[in-house]
Amino acid sequence: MLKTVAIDIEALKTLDERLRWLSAWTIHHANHIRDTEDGLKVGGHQASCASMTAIMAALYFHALGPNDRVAVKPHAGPVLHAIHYLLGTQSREALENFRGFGGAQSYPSRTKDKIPVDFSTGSVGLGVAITLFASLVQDYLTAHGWMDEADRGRFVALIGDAELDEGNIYEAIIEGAKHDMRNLWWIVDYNRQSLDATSADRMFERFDEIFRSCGWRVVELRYGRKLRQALDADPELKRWFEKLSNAELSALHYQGGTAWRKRIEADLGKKAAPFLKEHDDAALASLFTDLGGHCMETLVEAFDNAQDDVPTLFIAWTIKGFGLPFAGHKDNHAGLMNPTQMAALREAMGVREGQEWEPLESVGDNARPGVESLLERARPKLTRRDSPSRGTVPIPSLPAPAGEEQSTQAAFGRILLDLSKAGGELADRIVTTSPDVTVSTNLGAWVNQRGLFRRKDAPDVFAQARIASAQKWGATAAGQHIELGIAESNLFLMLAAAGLSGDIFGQRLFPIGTLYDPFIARGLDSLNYACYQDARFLLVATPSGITLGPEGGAHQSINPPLIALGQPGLRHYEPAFADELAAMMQEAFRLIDDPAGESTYLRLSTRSIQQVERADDSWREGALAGGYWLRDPTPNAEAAIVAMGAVMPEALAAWEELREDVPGLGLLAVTSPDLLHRGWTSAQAARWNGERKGSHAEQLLSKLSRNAGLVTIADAAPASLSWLGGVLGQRVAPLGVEKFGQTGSLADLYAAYRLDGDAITEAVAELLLPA
Ligand SMILES: Cc1ncc(C[n+]2csc(CCOP(=O)(O)OP(=O)(O)O)c2C)c(N)n1
Ligand SMILES: [Mg+2]
Repeated sequence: MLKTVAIDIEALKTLDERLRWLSAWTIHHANHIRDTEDGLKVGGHQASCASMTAIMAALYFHALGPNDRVAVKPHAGPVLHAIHYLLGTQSREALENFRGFGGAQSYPSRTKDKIPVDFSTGSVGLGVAITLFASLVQDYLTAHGWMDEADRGRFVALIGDAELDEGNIYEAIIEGAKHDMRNLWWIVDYNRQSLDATSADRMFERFDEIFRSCGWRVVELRYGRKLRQALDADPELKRWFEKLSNAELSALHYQGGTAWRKRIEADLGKKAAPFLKEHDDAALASLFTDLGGHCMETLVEAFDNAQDDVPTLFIAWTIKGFGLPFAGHKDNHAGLMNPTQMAALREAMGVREGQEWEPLESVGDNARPGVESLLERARPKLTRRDSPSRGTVPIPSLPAPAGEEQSTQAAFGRILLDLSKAGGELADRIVTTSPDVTVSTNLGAWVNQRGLFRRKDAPDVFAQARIASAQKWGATAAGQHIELGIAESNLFLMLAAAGLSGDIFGQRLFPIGTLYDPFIARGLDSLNYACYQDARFLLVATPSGITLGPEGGAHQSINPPLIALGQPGLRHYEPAFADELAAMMQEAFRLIDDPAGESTYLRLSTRSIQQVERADDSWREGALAGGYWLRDPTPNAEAAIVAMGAVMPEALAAWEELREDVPGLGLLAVTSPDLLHRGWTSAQAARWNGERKGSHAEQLLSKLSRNAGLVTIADAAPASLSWLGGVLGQRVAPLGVEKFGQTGSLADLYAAYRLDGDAITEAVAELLLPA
């Protein structure tokens, strides 16, 4: 038995070496061997990779189970590629094209890499935190009977120590503590170096306290076996070693054996003589670099000892650039070995010239069977491909709620409530979530129907005490609403994880997240991160704009439509009327489950407005495509009002007032500047490729004269719509909000910010005056 373990450890050490070589070589090849033509630096992070090849060898070839998922430290991406190269799942061609077009990506990417990537990473901190929310999704799926207990996995994040400065990590662990999170391993590559330099000494004592206080087990792997033994045998040496600052340690690692000797002599004097006599310079360097994160025995033992489901933070001490000539140098983050250094490394690692890509090059005949059997064992666990669930859930048609006057925010709550009451698979697979604005974004009725989700039941204390409340607040494992604390980044990471449920777990969820529109900005990178991975969800942002009136400027959003205009993977809809909203929600659900779909962002308002009468359903297609003529222009009309969302009553009133003076005046209801813009640019791109293609924006605007004037108006940055003038070269007078909002009645604010009928009339008049 013991013998088997011993062989495994040796084979793991060999794999560690192979990963160190292949990751360094992949980066070297891209920078020094491949012809890059444009002279741009290719880059890559040899030091960040070398720092964690042992950790990743122990994890991937020993500890990971078939259902475990990993978010890999972005700058260790080449190590992940090397692992798959050894397993046969990554091609040499992709590695040769590392950071090239269509090649292995710089940072692991779910959507672009051809190897299985569980979570994309790149923006530090986010890959860490999403594992926590993915684990919550796993709990949700098992609680709802969509996943067997036996299929549960562990969620692992491989973390750079400087990454621990990202606040989103702490927001996540606080939320995780509330939800009693489990099945998490976060492994810190504690090389005590960031991008710029060595990291601050004082902070590290604190990280473990923070995690412990959030319910985590913290396992520090400071020493490898050899170093631990040496220091345990010599308490004075140990005290001395542990007092070295991060910068001193790194410098000594860089300088090597002679420097260690000099420093020990200087600090400990004669007392250290016996120790120094026993160790030559090479032995000193080898001893002091034997940190926990490089010691296979230590890593394997630590992973083996953490087999329960307690969330665990491993702090694995390492050296950035371990085994490479710039190990420990504070500037080594983006450092690249030069060809001479690379050749020396090749020699030292026993790699023959010309055999650099050979997967098991330098593995001797004796070691080979052990290594091959480890690879064989790991292969089925690590090369599993997800079988995504897409396009399987029937999407019913969603009727518009009745009512002559409605706000889109109220209609949203009503549509969800009706869907909940009607029941069905879609309703059952919806999971809602909100950062403490469930009630104020109108999710309340849905939550009353479907309940809060908690793994362990939580009583509704107010209801039990018979205290009157419109809102039920008891939680069960069957609940369908995940209540979050006020941290918008967590909302988006929750949506990202739930929005990947169909891809990762093969169980499609329809996540709906609500928040106030201005606070999208608070979690913007997490929202971008969700879209980057093609997570699918419905984001409902409400209230929005200065239409919020008395709530004042801090709550009045201005630029989210522009954010959406520039955000891939997210479709912005901004309805004015409840029937448009129902159509958009139905479309959003379809898009969540459609292989070629995307996520949807609905920008809603609390303003109750008179609904329009519809002669037929002809508006619907246009509304879903980005806009439709609410009042048709006559052919070649000279002017049109172009309006979006909550200010539609002002646009309609102005149209009524002007229709006699401006014959043929049209009123274009824009429901998605985002879709209109995309359609316009993609039609142009298609035409440049020789296709005959028009766009919805061109079709709409071509009803007007080429010289027509457009008055655009939205309770948002005017640039959201003003670009429409560029489509056919028509003149534009853009109305919208360009200064921070303030408190006031609607009439006050619309007048002050020029969103009222007078502003529209004046703008139309100016456009029509002869130049
Ligand atoms: C949000 C974000 N900010 C900045 C960066 C640029 N950046 C890349 S890695 C890094 C720090 C690397 O240090 P560490 O996390 O300790 O990783 P190591 O390479 O030392 O393992 C920084 C600042 C980034 N990728 N993401
Ligand atoms: Mg670091």
